[in-house]
Amino acid sequence: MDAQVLISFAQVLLVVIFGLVCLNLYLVFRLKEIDPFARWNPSSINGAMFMGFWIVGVIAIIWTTRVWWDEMVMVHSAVSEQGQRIDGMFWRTMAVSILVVLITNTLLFYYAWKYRSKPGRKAYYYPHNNKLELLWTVVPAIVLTLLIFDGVSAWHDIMGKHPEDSVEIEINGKQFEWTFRYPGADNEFGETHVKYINDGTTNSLGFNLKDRKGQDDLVTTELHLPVGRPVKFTIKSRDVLHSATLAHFRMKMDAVPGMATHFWITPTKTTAEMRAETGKEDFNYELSCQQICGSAHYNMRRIVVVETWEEYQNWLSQQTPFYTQYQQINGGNTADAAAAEPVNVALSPQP
Ligand SMILES: [Cu+2]
Repeated sequence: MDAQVLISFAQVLLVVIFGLVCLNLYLVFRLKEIDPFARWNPSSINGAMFMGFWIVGVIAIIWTTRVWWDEMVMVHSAVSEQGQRIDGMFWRTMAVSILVVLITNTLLFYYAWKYRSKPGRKAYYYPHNNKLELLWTVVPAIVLTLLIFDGVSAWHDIMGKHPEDSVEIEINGKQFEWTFRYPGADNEFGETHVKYINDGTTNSLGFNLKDRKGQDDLVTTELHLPVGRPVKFTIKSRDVLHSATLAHFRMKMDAVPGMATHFWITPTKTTAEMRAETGKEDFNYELSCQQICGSAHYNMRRIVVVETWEEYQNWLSQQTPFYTQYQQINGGNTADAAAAEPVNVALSPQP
């Protein structure tokens, strides 16, 4: 029997013993007609328990935060310019929230104990105070307005028009994987449409194979980003809701079937720099899905590589365009495939 089972067994045994002791005491008191709680003030117990709950709770929060600190993504500063701004807002909101929770809850639990009912003490009747009402309405309103203005202005900057020199990348979600599309040398994406999707011929993104703009498009399963350059993402889904999440960059955007969503960020730290900084040789940024999208939702993870502009260009030049791969697999029969009737979208889950 392993130790875990023994410990569980001992715990059950303790509960049974405790129950038996209570039952015994109860029977003895009943037989002797003693009321053991006659001088007992339940309010004192309740009051003490309120105070105890708050003190133990605060200690537990501090302790768990210390234990998990390094594991929490938000405590490592964001690796995108926009993310650093979001971090600023996050920590300002956090500071305000912690302060308010500490003050109000300390008072709440302390007063529950201090003003517990005692024999001979009469409750003080204090139903209303206009000044107080005004104070706790106006002050939170001002603080929240400031926080929200900050957020709205950041939202407009991040969701607004991307800079002219942005690199454009398309993120495609489906059950259960992400694929990335780069526009290739002409810097323009070819047409895609759901009616061209054919998993049988590997045309999973639905390329219109007759569109010349798409012939140099690259389709990859690793997301490479250049450092220091704005990257504009177009995010799509062909089946259900997914959510493209780059936690280190503080980016999260739903992939919605039937429409394209957008987001742009400027990465500030390469994977190599992050590895050196964290001392973790195998560190990788990752893209995940944060929308429960089906049975293999947890599988929707991709490695993200941030590298210098030269490394990025080098990687791009090593990729084979989708069109070339397609021809190799389908024997050059692309015209037929493109002209063929649209094929039903296969939504087969691959757990
Ligand atoms: Cu998903």
